[in-house]
Amino acid sequence: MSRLIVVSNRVNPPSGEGEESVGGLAMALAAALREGSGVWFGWSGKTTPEFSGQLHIQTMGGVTAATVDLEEIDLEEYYNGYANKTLWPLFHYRIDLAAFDRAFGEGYSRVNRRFAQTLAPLIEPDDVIWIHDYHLIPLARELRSLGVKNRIGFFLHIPWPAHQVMINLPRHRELVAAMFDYDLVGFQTAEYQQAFEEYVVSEAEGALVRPGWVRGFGRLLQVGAFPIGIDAEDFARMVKSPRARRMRDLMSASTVFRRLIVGVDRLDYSKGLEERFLGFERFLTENPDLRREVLMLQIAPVSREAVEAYQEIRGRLDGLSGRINGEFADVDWTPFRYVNKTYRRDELAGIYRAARVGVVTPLRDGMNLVAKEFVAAQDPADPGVLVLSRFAGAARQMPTALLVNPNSAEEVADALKRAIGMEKAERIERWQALFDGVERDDVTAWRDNFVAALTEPREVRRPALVV
Ligand code: GDG
Repeated sequence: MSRLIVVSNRVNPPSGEGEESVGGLAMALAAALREGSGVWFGWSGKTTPEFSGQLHIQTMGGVTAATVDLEEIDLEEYYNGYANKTLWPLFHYRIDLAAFDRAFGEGYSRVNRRFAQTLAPLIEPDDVIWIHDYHLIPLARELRSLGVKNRIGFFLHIPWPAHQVMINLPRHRELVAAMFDYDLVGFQTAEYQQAFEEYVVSEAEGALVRPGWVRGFGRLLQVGAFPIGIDAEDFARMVKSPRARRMRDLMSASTVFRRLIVGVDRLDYSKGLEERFLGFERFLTENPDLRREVLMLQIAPVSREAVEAYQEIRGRLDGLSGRINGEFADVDWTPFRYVNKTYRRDELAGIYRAARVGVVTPLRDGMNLVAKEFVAAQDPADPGVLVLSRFAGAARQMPTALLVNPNSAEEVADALKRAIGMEKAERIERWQALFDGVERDDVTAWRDNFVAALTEPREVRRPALVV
């Protein structure tokens, strides 16, 4: 079989037992690469005064990692800049937070070029290359310009925004045109795929040749929806681990006679944390009789601290959580625990298991793996209820969760009330349907489906061009 080269901005396989790395992409890629003879290429996480292009190769957590250092300015312009101050907010519909700065765009192109130059010598003729996420959209174009002819696929982990949002990006056509150098572009959901197609049709004189094939910029491109999953088997094993059990017992002991509502998110404005806090506050206000029956735990490890918008939201969340406890706490009881600590994954599994309600209410989210992890961690005989935003990609696959509009504090409060009061029979029925999906559409299925679509013989893949 040909070798799979996975490329993403950061290469951070879980370090082993503790598995501390936070972020959906890292978890998924490590799981996707662990079996098989792949290589994971990307940034080492280190900076040097000058770019050397030197490769560091090591085996981490069962995965061969090939990494390269970047310059400080690269980090500023490419990672903190174009990726996290321009593309991330825009693709999550936060045009108000998006910064457009020519230097960011230049840094983005430069790093993609540097990645291509460092990666190209590693590539052998039969290798299949799979590039991940918004940091690296133009990487195939750069590789092609160096003569790389291999099959190259791209997967976008975040939403593809509506056409009217996308055109706020200066030089958006250039970015999208570069996507036509891939052999396959994958999205989390059919909606994002459609939004992409709509963009191509209206902005690039494009056309849908047949389902899954789009013509634009004078080229033909295969596109598809490949919803990402979790390593459900590994998660099931982890839930039974001594650490997970200990954590569950600890949580149960500290919430005696109360129902635990739990949220776990990177501290990011796309995750709807402020709105969720307001929804919980509303629940407490509207349900005095239930107040002492519940306790909400929000785990939110800080991320992207160099970006101002993340510092600001952190300040607002500190204020809100203080206000909720100030308003409702009693001498012997506080309703809300808000922690910015990072926990081990097995500990998280135990926390999910102890919860009656999992609350996952992003304003926009490519998929959201926490929703799937929560489901995977439940006790089949007495499962908790998932409250899920309809704006998470996961909502499409999880219709038996309680779906809410995360912007509405009323809807969130009502869903919390319903989840807390839900009879066991209904909980089991809803959970079983969710669990079957999480188990079936796991990370292995995601990888296999994508790689199969990318590696089908070209004659079979390319439809006759219908003009
Ligand atoms: C992007 C897209 C898409 C969280 N806190 C801790 C911790 N986590 C882990 C969770 C989960 C992961 O981080 C978060 O994944 P999400 O999918 O929820 O979100 P993003 O990081 O924004 O991921 C997203 C994903 O890519 C994959 O395609 O689903 O839409 O935005 O695994 O458990 N892990 C540990 N300690 C924590 O405190 N160890």
